Amino acid sequence: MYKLDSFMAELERKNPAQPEFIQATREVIESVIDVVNENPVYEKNKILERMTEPDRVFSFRVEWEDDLGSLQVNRGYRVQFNNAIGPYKGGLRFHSSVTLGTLKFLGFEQTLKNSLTTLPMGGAKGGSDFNPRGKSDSEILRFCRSFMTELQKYIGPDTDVPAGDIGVGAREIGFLYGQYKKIRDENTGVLTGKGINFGGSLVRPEATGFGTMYFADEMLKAHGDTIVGKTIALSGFGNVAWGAAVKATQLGAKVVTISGPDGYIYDADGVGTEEKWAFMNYLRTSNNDVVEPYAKKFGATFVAGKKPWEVAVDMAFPCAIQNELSLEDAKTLVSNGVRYVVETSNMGCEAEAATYFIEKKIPFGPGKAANAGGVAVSGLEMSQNAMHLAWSAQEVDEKLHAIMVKIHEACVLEGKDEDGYINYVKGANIAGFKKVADAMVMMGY
Ligand code: 2IT
Repeated sequence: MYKLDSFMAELERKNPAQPEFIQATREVIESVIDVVNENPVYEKNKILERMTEPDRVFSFRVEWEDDLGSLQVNRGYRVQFNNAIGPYKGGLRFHSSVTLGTLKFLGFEQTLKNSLTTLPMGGAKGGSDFNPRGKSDSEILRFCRSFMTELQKYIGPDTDVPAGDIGVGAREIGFLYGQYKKIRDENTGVLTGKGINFGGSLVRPEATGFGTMYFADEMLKAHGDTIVGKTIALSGFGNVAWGAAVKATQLGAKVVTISGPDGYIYDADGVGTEEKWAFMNYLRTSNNDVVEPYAKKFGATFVAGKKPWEVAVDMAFPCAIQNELSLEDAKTLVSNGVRYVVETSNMGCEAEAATYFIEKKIPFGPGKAANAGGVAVSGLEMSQNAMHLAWSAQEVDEKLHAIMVKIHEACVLEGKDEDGYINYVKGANIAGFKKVADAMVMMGY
């Protein structure tokens, strides 16, 4: 019999100073421990011990020259977490906050998320503490070349297929893929999120945002409700927030906030127009990394240094980074009448915040289910690359929609409590876990 506290105490001992990894694993083990204890085959196969230990971790030095001619040194990583159900798959994050513990939490989450997508993909994550903010295109190019010169030793189209994450978008994927191609002379599509003219998939840039809205739409339907007319608070102003705002607007909801490192924008008219997003995109890619100019340009309100969780809305979607929504924020949202919360960033809510929503019986979609649309379309990009063809936007979007509906179904199947409350955290964790655990059992150690 596994006991949560003793198992977690041992895991903490083995992984000191990795609080995010401990937070992510604790949440999953809490959800699955009964399932594990009811199936002795899992204990016999040491499933929890094996699933919380990455298959392997690469750490490497990344040297690059800045525009002033000085040599800079960063640390790069690839955490290959689990390949029981398919090749390692997961993004690369370039952000000053990146540590090994961050990437282990993300790789662990990715394993369960990828399992939920219904596609054959294992879990991985990588990246660097390199901060792209304020860097020139040439600096980004030199960094990406150096990073890929090392990373290419560990990846391959049937082994490990990285993609983007925070700080890694179309520009970085292009540079990284260019370097891989120079060294290996292969056009195998070893990265996803590529440009359309060299093997990328249509709808990949919007996929995480579209997917989270499709998932939310299913949540509302399951509660006899509709997304039409709902007000939404989003954080972030990158690709993910953009896709979510576009899809929310198409489905008849209104997104009234976005946020950046400098604060948040409240726009009562809704942020989901092409013109407004083109401006956000300009702000982001011109390396300003601020949202304030939006307020002046479009006559909206800018609130400096704060997050959008103080705005009274029907639905909240953290779309920026882990632990961006605290227990305090959760209490404010609930007292202001929030009805649904959908994590779109990975582990966007602090553990206490997620628990609070669940205690208050607020339907709460966890990131590993709600944001799986991004990696799902990455999986579709791999399929297209393997077949040497390209699907239309409509074809990809239909497949994405069907996958999100299936993920929602799996959460309901495994997560419905006796009182009828759908505990999406439990549902996603159990559904994602079982597929990987059963595969590991069947393949032996
Ligand atoms: O967190 C994620 O799922 C991603 N950053 C996307 C990973 C991918 O392989 O597309």
